[in-house]
Amino acid sequence: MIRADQFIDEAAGRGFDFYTGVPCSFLTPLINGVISDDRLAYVGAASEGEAVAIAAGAWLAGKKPIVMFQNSGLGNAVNPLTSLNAPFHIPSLLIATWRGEPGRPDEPQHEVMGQITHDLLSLMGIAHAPLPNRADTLPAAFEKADAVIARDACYAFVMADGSMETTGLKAGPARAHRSVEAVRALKGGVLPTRAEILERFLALTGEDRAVIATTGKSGRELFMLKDRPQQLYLVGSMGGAAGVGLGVALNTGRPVAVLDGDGAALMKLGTLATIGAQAPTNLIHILLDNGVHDSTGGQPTVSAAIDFAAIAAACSYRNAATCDSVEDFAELFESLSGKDGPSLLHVRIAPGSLPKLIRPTVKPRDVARRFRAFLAGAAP
Ligand SMILES: Cc1ncc(C[n+]2csc(CCOP(=O)(O)OP(=O)(O)O)c2C)c(N)n1
Repeated sequence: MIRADQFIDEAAGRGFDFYTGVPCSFLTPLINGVISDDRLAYVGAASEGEAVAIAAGAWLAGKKPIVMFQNSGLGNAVNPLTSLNAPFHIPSLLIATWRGEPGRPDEPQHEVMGQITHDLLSLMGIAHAPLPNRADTLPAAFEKADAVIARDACYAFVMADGSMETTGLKAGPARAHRSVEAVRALKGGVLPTRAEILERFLALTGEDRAVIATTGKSGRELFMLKDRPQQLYLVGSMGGAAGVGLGVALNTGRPVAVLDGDGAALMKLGTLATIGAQAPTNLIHILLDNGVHDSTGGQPTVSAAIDFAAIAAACSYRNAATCDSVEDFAELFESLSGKDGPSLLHVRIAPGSLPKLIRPTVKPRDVARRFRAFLAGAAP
C-alpha cells in the first residue's frame, strides 16, 4: 500500500497541479488527501465527463491536470475523452478505480464494467497501468505516464481496491447559496438570429477575452464571421463547453466567455451547479437558446419550458439575465462584463443559421495550441 501524500508528492514533483473528479470509495484516501492539501486545487465535478472537460480547460490554461473517478463513471467520460481530448490532443492523467475486479467480491452493478475497464481504455487508445501500490515503484510508474502525456495523449492509472492507506478529510466550509434576482429583458418581438448575436458579441469582445464555442453551428458561425486565436471551437463533447470554460476561467486572469447552446446546456446541466459553486469571477456564460437542436436538423429541445436564468441564479451564479433582442443582449453583455461573475446571459434566438455555413478550417489540434498560446501570453 502507498500513502496518498506519497502519490501527491510524486505527482507534484512532476508538475501535476490541478485535480478534478467525482469520488469513489476506492479513491477516498487520494481525494481526501488532495482536498486536505492546501497547496492543491480540487474541483469536485457533477459528472465524470464534466471533470474531463474541466481538466481539458485547465490544461489549455497551462495546468497539468489529474482526473479521478470510479470506473462506472468511465462511461460518462467516454464522450469527451474521444471527442475532446483525442481530436484536440489534450492530455490528462486519469485515475480510474477498478470496482468489479473479477474474482473479488463486489456489488452487482460493477460486474460488467469491472470486466471491461481495461479493454475500454485500450479501445479508446488510452495507455494504462495499475496504480502503484508500493512507494518505491511510484517514480517508474510516473515516468511511463509522463512519457505518454508529453506526447499530448491521456494516460490512465487503474486503481485496485486497497492500493492506498486511508486518509482523513480536512474539508473547508461548504459554500453557501448566493441569492440573486434574475434580470429579465423580454420584448417578445422578432427573435434575433444567432449570427446577429454573434456579430454583436464579436464587436463588443476585446482582444483579451478567451472564447469557447459549443459544438455544432455556434462554433461554425463564429469561425465564419471572424476567426481569432482567442477562440476555441468545440467539434464534439456536446455539453462540454461550460466545463472547459470553467477549467480555463479558474486558471487564467483573463475574462472568459462560453457560447453555449440550449441542447448542449441541457445535456450537462450539472455544470451550472459546479460553476456556481466554484464562482470564477471572470466567466460569462452566454446561452444561445433557439429552442431546437439546430445543428442536427432542428429537432425541438425542451428549452421553451426552462428558465435558464432562474436555474443559474439557483446555482449561485453572481448574475443571471435573460433577453430576446440584439439591443438588450449588447446592453446586458456590456454591463455584465464590468461585474464579477460568474454570469449567465440567456438569449432567446431564432432557429436557423447563415447560408453556406462552413466548418473551421483550422484543425482541432492547432486550434487548441493557438488558444493555449493566447492564454499563456501576457494579459493586456
Ligand atoms: C454527445 C453527443 N450527442 C449528440 C451529438 C449530435 N449533435 C451535435 S450538435 C447537436 C445539437 C446541439 O444543440 P444546441 O446545443 O441547442 O445547439 P444548436 O445546434 O441549436 O446551435 C447535436 C444533437 C453530439 N455531437 N454529441
